[in-house]
Amino acid sequence: NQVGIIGVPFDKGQRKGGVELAPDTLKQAGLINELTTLGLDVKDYGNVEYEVSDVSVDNMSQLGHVSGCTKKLSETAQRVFEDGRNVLTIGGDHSIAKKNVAILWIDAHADLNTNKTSESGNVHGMPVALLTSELADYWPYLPGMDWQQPMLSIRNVAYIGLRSVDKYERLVIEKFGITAFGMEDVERYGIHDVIHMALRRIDPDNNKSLHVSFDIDSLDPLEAPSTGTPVRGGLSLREGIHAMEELHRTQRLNAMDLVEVNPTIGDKKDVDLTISAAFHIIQAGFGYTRRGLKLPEGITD
Ligand code: DIR
Ligand code: MN
Ligand code: MN
Ligand code: MN
Repeated sequence: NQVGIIGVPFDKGQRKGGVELAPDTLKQAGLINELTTLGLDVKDYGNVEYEVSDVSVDNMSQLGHVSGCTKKLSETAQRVFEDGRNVLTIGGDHSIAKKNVAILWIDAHADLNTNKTSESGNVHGMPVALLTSELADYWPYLPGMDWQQPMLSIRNVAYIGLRSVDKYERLVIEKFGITAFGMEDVERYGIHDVIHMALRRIDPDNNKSLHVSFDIDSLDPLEAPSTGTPVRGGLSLREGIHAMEELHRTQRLNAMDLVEVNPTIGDKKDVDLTISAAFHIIQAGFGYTRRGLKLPEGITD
C-alpha cells in the first residue's frame, strides 16, 4: 500500500491564523513514522505553494488565495494518483477540499454555503457547494476557479457528525435529499450502522473510489480542542476511529483529508491531545487495527 502526503498550509478559508501550521506540526510530531510503522510506503510531496491572484467576489473572503491554492492542490493530488498512491491531504482549513467519486464529509458543519447564503463569508464554510454539480447554478461566475468543473453529484456525498448547520444549509440538504447523518443519528443507530447506511446511499454497488474529508471539529472538543470552530456534543475519538476502520475495510478508501487542526489554539496539552487524535484517525484510515497488526508475510510465530 502506497501513500502520498500533501501538506496544505492554508488558513485563508476562515479568519483564525494558526491552522496553516498543522502540516508541519503533524510531521514534526512524527506523522510519517506513524504511517511507516503500519507497513505503508509513504512519500512526502511537501507543502503546496501557489500564486495569489487579485480576483474578488462578493462575500467570499480571500478568493484569490483559495483559487490559487486549490488549483495547485488539485494538480498535486492528480500527480500522486498517477504515481499509483493513495492521497493523504493535511490542511489547512476546510476550503481546500477536492472532488472525487463518493465523499464522506465528517464534520460538525455542512460546509454547504454559497456567497449568497454565508453569514461569515469564510470559504471553509463553502467547499461542498463548490464541488457539487447540483449547486453550480447557485454561484455567480467565480474568477480564478474556472479550472474546476464541479462533476461530483451531491447524491455521492454523505455527511456524518453534523450538529451546527446554518438555515440555508438545512434548506439545501432537504431540497436535494442529501444523505446526512447528524449526531442524533449517531446516538440512535451507532456509528457502525451510520457508516454502512451512508455507504449504501452513496455507493450502492460497492464500487466507487471513496474519499473522506475529515474535519477535526467533527470530534468532540474534549477530544480535539485545538480547532477554530469547535462545537460541543461531537463524536468521541472511539467513534471517529471506528468510522475510519470501517471505511478502510472497504479497501476503496483512496483519499483522505484531515483539516482544521489549529496548533495555536489552546495550551500545549490541548494541542497534544488534538494531534494525537488526528494521528489515531489517520492511522485507522490507513489500516491500523486495534486487534493488532498482522505479522509480516512468512513469519508464523
Ligand atoms: C459556518 C461555520 N457555517 C460558516 N462553518 C464552519 O462560516 O459558513 N465550517 N466552521 O467548518
Ligand atoms: Mn469543515
Ligand atoms: Mn467544521
Ligand atoms: Mn464496525
